[in-house]
Amino acid sequence: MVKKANNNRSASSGKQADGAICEPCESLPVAFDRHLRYWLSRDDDAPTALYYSMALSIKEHMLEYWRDTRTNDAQYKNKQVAYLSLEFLMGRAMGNTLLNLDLQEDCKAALKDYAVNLEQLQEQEHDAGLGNGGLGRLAACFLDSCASMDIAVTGYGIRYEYGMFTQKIVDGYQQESPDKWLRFGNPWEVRVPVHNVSVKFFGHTETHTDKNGRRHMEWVDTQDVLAMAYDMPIPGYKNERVNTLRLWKAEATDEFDLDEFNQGDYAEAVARKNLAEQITMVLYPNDSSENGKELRLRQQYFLSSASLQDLLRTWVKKCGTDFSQFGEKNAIQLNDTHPSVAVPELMRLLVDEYYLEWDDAWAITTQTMAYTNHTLLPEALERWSVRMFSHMLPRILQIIYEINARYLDEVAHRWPGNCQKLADMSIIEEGHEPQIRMAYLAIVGSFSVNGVAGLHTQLLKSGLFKDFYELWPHKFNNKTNGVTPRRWLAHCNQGLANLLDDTIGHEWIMDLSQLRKLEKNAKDTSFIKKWQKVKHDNKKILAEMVKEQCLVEFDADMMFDVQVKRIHEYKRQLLNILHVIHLYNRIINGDTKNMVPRCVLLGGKAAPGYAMAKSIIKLANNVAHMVNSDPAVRPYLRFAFLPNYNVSAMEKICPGTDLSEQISTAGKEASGTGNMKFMMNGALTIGTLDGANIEMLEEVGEENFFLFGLNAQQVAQARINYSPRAIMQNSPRLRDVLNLLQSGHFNLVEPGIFDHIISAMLSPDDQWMTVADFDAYVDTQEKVADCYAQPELWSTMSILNTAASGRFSSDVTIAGYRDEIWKA
Ligand code: B1H
Repeated sequence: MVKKANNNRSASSGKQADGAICEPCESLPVAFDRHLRYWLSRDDDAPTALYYSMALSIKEHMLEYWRDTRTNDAQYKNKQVAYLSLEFLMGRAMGNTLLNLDLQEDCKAALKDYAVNLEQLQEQEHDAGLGNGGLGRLAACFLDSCASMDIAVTGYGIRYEYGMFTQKIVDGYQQESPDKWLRFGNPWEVRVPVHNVSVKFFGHTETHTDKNGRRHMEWVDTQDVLAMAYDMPIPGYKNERVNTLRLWKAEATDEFDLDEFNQGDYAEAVARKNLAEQITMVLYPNDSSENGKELRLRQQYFLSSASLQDLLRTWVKKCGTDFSQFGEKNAIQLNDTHPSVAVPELMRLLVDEYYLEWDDAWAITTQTMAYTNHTLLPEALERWSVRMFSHMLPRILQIIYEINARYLDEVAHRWPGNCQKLADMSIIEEGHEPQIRMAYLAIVGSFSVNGVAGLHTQLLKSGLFKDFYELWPHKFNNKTNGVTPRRWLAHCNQGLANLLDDTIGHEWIMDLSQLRKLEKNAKDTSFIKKWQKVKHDNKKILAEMVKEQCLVEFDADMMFDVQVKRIHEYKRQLLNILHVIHLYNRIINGDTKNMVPRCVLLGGKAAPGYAMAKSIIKLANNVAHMVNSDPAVRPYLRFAFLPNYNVSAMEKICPGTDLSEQISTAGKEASGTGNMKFMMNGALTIGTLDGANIEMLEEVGEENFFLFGLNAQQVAQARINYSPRAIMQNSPRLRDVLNLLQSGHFNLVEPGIFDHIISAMLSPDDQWMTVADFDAYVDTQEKVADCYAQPELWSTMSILNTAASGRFSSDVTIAGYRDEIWKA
């Protein structure tokens, strides 16, 4: 059993009173043996049992640090930050945890008598895929940075029973299957019933007057759902802080089970239980599009209400019902509008449950809330019908109306007599079916509104939120995204990490700007040799994965050209495929002069309801089939579609990539974060002036970045008179590619299946303007090949990319949030 905590320990630091660090009571190998033998009551050494026992032992190792962090933070000496997000794309926990707790060697020692090594053990862990893509992974990187930088941040999310679906490819088509990631349990989590809260749905509101003559709104006859807390530890990098990711699971409340049970309606009671538990059953798999499903709104309110109740309860426990300091001591960051119903919910809790005056409650709310926008795509902007709100959240709707009325007074004051302005800026969009504009609600209720890259923030200010920027310029700020160097360099690329340690010391791991020191080695031949060896080894590992999963053989001596991300027209996987067809065309026509052998890898999931994205996957697979089955093509070109792209796949992909494809239509990708992972790991980027690519280019210099295509302004211009057919007529290469595609060469047995893709690209309405950038893209790919043909030059550029990637550490991003938004 775990020994009792040492009373000499100071609560704050995990240090004993005499300053010595208190080591956990038991060594990792001993704890591991104990778990394996007794807790699991098995003596087999199946890898899953070993993994599970190891995870439990590591978690146990963190428990004291975890408790101390919590007790200490609850004193409110520093500001507490709550990061509210419908998504936390955590991936696997073991490798990252071992790294941050410095337990790798202990872990290896514990395994020495078993036929499984550390790597195989880690492979046993199922990804926690509680997110769609960049937005969810950003939340996960932020948690790592906050803990590592000793910032008191709690992540609040949903414990989905089913995470992001598993993607299989059958006959070239995406097939989705449910991701039952909890099937064998989750050894990292702790279920914490003491933190349960109850969340109201449906019912109606009533006005009551108390004995002091004050009128109160009451939300009654509600159907309540219990939010059960499951905590996951978030250890900082070697600093004894263990923050919390609190994930809520929906359960039926005891009360209404009992009611129905007493009426003898057992079956009904069980059915209702199911209804309640549905709320946290599954993650909605829509990246960058919004579907308006009622269950999704229930998830959003469930998360927002449970998390805010938790925050308020913690506050009241320490400070009682005096909320005067609440805003100074708390910040709530909204990860996009998905949890923006937190704005009226905080008002409801303060006014209805803690009896604050409206103005005081509003002051607290607007001192606490901060909103991050992640997209300009109109189809991703959330709107909920007033009708749905009035049914599901009647009290919240009243509060939104009240917020809107008061805020529109301010608008009317700023633009007197301008009715159009009022209609344009209203939180409620009037019309046949009135809608609540969640982004407007978030802006009105927040003191800070930020975009996620320089260009993105500019476009928010000049476009989407122009009126709001005029009204409240002080609210708007930029926080360019970043990724954690612990997972995305130290953990996933140990070869490179070791080389860095040997060359520039180890400080880079908490101060990534240190990577600049590499610049002086960029042309050193002996260093270049080592650099090349690391990359080559990583390419072999990636090739192994591709062979296993795609049955395609990648050769580590060829260039690895990779695009992995969600499949979306704006990300223009199509442009990439057109280029592959172009190369294929050249090869079968014997035009292989100066051609540099390439392996092209594509991966990513399509939202199940997004037909065009699914067609793009099918096209990629069909083209891959033709490319890979022609022995004459093989020496020059190989093409694979990697099924089920996820966090742990990326851990093998980015270290083994030479060329990173970041080719979105300019103005469409808010930031991108995959681009940064590749850069950190020494890939060169071919990319447009979009999202954070622009800042990457600034850092590394144009000579080390393969820039092509229209910029955002030019895209807007070119749209006016866009004629893809005219472009095609003037481009023989494009004509050849489209002709080959049109001819049915890639779909001999399924005639016509790609016709709609071709017509979409050739339509003057093509929003993504794929063909507009085709020639520039192909020309730039030729420059890529020229550089790759000069290995020393390429390696120098690669080194300089890693050297310039320091600014894209999420530590830098989080320092910005901490200093400029949270003031924590
Ligand atoms: C991003 C989303 C998103 N932007 C709706 N928006 C979702 C929208 O489930 N939904 O309804 C889910 C996700 N995701 C991404 O955020 C941007 O496209 C990237 O450019 C950016 O890097 C990332 C993180 O900021």
